[in-house]
Amino acid sequence: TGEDALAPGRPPAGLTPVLTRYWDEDRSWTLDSYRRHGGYEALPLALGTDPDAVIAAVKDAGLRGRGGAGFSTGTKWSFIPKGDGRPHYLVVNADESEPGTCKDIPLMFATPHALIEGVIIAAYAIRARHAFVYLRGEAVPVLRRLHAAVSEAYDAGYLGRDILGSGYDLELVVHAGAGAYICGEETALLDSLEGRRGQPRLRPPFPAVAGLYACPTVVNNVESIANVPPIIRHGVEWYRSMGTDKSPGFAMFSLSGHVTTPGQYEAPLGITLRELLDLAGGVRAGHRLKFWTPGGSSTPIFTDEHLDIPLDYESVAAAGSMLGTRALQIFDETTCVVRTVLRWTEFYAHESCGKCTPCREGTWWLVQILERLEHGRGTEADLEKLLDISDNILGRAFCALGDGATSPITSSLKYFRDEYLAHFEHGGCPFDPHRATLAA
Ligand code: L3W
Repeated sequence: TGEDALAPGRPPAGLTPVLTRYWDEDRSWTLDSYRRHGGYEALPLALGTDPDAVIAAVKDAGLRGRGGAGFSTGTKWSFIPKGDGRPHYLVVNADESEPGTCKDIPLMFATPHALIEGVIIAAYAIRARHAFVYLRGEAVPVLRRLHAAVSEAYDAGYLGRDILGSGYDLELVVHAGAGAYICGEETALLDSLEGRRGQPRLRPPFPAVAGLYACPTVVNNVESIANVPPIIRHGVEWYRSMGTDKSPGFAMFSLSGHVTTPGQYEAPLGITLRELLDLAGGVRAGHRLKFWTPGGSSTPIFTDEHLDIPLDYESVAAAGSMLGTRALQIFDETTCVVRTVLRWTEFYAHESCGKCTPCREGTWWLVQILERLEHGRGTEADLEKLLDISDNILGRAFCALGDGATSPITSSLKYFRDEYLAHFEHGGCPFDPHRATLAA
């Protein structure tokens, strides 16, 4: 049943708090607290089941990767070859760094055991004896908390040899990266974990075939793995009772920016931004929505026309964007779209690993052009150049970083071309208060 997960009367209507349910409780990160809320109840159920049955349950539940791509988690697990003699590995991608994305770090900080229990079940399902959590290096307090929680789990017999008397052994290592956006790309992450400079590898082979140390490896996002214990504990039907047919379940929606109550809103997939904004007190008082990102800055922006698009993988894609990480960055009418896009593009140019030319050179040129447009020194031909460079990056870069860098540019030009024109027609940014003072 899911009744304890959806305690009557507690969550505002529209929310389905499972992972975020007791984040605000005192010492929510401890083993005692996790156990009090049904934690580690899924583990014996999974260990008493055939690993393939665990994979089938996750596949039937329809869980899709929460790190951005939305790939079927159970299907990914089923790609791991059986019996070829190589070790298998589970790697959790905890390198959260997509602009606006801020769900995995608080999840690990508030309830590290939710991730650890998921890791044990997932590793058991794919027959791995070693699992790694690759954490973003700057998140030092989270690193400490994860280390403490992993120790608690070893002491309680949830990790190590013969877990709960099942005969299954698992070692879990928490590794801190050095703070590079590219290391969130799954193959660059694996290079970094192996001790090399993090740069993406050519795919195929996908990690499921040749990943860490060239062995079969599943790389999953933190939130995806944290979804596994509730699925095992409450069942496939419970999970499928939320969300939509093709995007079942619940997910964390991270509202930030010009919103009255920013934060994490755990809700069924298919909820709309209008509904989420109602729960979050709306756009900040006295202002109106101008544009927003459905899944971080790598996903094409939306405007107030898209308030009623169901936030599930299919509906967002049909409307021309991607659900991505559900990092809903809200911008009101006081925001300059050109300046925002320039900031994001500077981020991509800085974080480009330099391995491929379209991304390394292209993002640099995009910054140069956006900078002169923002400061009123551009021309109409620059808008065509932005589109041309974007076209030369899209589909030609080595990994998704390059493609992502083009999304805010092409989508903002689609919806806000007039605002770009206004910059050079008026000799500067119309939103710059200093310029307005000078003009007056
Ligand atoms: C075996 C096949 N495995 C696909 C696996 C693949 C991967 C997963 C999804 O990029 C996106 C990106 C960002 N055999 C397989 C196979 N797989 N075919 O499935 O693969 P893919 O290529 O669709 O996506 P990806 O490389 O995982 C992720 C977008 O997410 N994004 C994310 C931003 C950053 C964060 C963060 O900081 N936390 O999430 C935002 O939109 O642009 O499109 O595991 O191996 N035939």
